Amino acid sequence: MKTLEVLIGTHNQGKVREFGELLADAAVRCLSMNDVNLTVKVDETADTFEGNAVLKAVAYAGASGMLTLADDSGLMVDALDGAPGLYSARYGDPGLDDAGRRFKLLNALKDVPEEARTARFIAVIALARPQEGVIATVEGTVEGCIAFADQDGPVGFGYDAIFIPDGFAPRSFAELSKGEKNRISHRGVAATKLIPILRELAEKS
Ligand code: ITT
Repeated sequence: MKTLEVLIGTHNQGKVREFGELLADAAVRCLSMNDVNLTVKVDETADTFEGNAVLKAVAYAGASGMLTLADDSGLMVDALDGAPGLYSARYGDPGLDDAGRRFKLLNALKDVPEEARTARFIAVIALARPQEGVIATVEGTVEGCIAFADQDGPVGFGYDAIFIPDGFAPRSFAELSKGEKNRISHRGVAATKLIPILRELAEKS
């Protein structure tokens, strides 16, 4: 059995770090886009998380020649009819950074009371091979609500500082330890479903 190498097909450094942690015991060696000098970007033109995850995984597997996983994820806020959702990375003006997007979201919810601030993170991970295309997709969700202000922490990214997962109030995702977030997060739930698939591939390699 050889060590299975998997390309983590993302330009988001927060995701790269989390996949390294989540797949640490999965009998695979994770490589980043930097590790393989891949700069290709994919237009996320599908209208579902799964569609975009598949677009990214297939494109990066083709460009790298490697087994590749890609994650498409986002934050769905009930009071905003599911926005920013698929467009979480592109919410607001193109010039905004993560903090700017969080500020815009907090502002959009400024008159929304606590009980109506429910939200969830969703992640779909697609696994693809260069020749076969997509070989698996898995999904994870975590329920919670949106805070009234940024509650940042040492390792958060994206919307972590304003998302309070159910059962952890008053702490935001950014205020949890890495282990706590990984155990319950949308990405963690999806990765738990992916690990047996990776193990099986590793055993066959
Ligand atoms: P790649 O497409 O290269 O993977 P991206 O950041 O553009 O990077 P997405 O299109 O999947 O990825 O956008 C998802 C956005 O949702 C991401 O940029 C974050 O703002 C947010 N997001 C997803 N998972 C998150 C998490 O665990 N914590 C905080 N924000 C998250």
